This record gives sequence, C-alpha cells and structure tokens, in this order.
Amino acid sequence: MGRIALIIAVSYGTVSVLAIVFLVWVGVSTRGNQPEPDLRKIGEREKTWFAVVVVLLAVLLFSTILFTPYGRSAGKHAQIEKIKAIQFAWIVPGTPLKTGTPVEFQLTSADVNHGFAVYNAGGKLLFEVQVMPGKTQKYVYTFKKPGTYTILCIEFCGVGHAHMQGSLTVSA
Ligand SMILES: [Cu+2]
Repeated sequence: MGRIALIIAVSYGTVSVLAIVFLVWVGVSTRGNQPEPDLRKIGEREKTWFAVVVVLLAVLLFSTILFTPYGRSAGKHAQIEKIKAIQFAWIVPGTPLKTGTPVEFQLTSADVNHGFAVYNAGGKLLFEVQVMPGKTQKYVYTFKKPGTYTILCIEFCGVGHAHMQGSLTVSA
C-alpha cells in the first residue's frame, strides 16, 4: 500500500470508527424509559456534537487535500508527452520515456470528452484523467517499472469508443 493510500485509509478508518462509536452511544443512551427531556441540555449537546463533526471534517479535509494528484509540478527535468485524443484514437508521439523521472502528460481532445486511462502489463489501472476539448489537461506520473503500458479511453465517447487504445513504452 502506498503512503497516500495509507493516509487516506487511516483518515477514513478513524472517522468511520468514531461514527460507529457515536451511533452505539446514541443507541444505548436512548434505550428504556426516559424521563422528560431537558431541552436546554439537548440543545447544548447538539452544539457540542456539531462542533465535533466540524472539527472531524476539517481534520479529514486538511490531512488528505495535499495528496490530490492535480496541480502537481513535474520539476524541470520532466519528460513531456503531448497526447491528443480524437474519435476514436490516441495520438501518441512516442517520446522515449524513462522510469524514475516524472512524465508530464499534456492531454488535449480534438472533439469530445475522453478518459485517458493508463494500465500496466498486468491490467492494473495506474491513473485516469479526463481530457476535455478546448483545454490542455496536465497530469504528472512517474513510472517505476519499464515496459509497455496500455492506454484506454474510459469515458464513453461514441460508437468507436471500445476501439480507442494506445500504448506507451517506458525503458529503464
Ligand atoms: Cu472513449
């Protein structure tokens, strides 16, 4: 498991455990014969829980927001790969790509929305980026292993969508 996946898993796991504890507490505290509720006390409790939820959401947001893949800088030694999507093909310039150095994909579309998805030789999806007409979509990815990677379109873009394939060759 990567570092980012671990951070996200721990964050969501923590919030899930707290949510379960809260639900059990609500279940236990509302069981049986209850005396007339003290509305002022309930109001205070609601305010406390509201604050707790806001704090938890803020912690979840700020502990994960820096790990979103967009806006990443590739650095000055980046390899640039300009790929164009058309109905129904990927136009790949075939720049020799190397492992260990960030690749900045600059993706454009000549017609409609496409989904640029890159898979390794084992068929595992590595990443996916939306490609929109009229915009250059950038995405930075560093390949760790040499080999041939498959590009598929995973945004339905018309009758020939299923044939929209390409490949990238990465050497060590
Ligand atoms: Cu498509």
